[in-house]
Amino acid sequence: MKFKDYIASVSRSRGSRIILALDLSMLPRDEGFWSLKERAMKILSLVSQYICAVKINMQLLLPLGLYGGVSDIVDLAHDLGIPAIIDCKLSDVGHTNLWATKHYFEAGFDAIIVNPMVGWSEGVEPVFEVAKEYGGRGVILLTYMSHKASPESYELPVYVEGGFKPLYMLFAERALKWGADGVVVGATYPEKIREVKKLLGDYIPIYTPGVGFQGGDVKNCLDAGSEYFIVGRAIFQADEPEVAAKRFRDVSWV
Ligand code: BMP
Repeated sequence: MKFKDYIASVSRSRGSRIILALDLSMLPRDEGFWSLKERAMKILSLVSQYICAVKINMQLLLPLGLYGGVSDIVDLAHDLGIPAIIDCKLSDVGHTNLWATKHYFEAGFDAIIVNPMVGWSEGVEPVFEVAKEYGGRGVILLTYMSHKASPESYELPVYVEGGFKPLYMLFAERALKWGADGVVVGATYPEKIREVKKLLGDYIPIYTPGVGFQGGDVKNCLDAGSEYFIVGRAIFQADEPEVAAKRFRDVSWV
């Protein structure tokens, strides 16, 4: 099954559009460093019934490592019935992208987030090929980020085929052309979600980070066309992560 369909079926069966960003981290000199993995697994287990996927990024991967590190968390996610996404925002040349992608998929990740800036040939083409080889794993394109400086780059006008368009619309077009499984558009720019949704329709789902701590609003983004919401600190830093996760689940599933 293609990743796009896999996450959609988990989302439907749990009645949840919430993806947990499991962004815990610690330095080796911090007290409790050696229990970082257990803490991450505990939070995932606590909230698992309210989410449709877990997203892991560098701040957890670096201290834990891949094989026997975050791969144990990926195994747990699978035991709990949810897919795992690696958020490495991959953006190197093709041959290193290829190996990095193989390692992530070998460790069990179901999808990878990549930066479309590098382009297709000798850029992300090998990533899409490896995703196919591993039986329909997902490739998600970073399209418009949620932070303050985002417009400075993502709105740059680019000249393509005789006209100008903003960079993020070129990235959204690439998602269609390349057959991506999703695009990331930040919750803090709902008007961009609306614009990208107009282009992508129901073909490619929009993944939206930036609700909660970054100030984005779930309802606005849902109305604008977001399919999934990536939530980190507002869940894992809560006194009762499962209560916070349920609250996000409830407002996002209407
Ligand atoms: P939080 O809910 O704690 O603000 O975390 C948001 C998560 O989404 C983080 O894992 C971050 O890497 C990711 N993210 C983001 O915040 N904005 C983007 O534009 C793209 C992201 O991947």
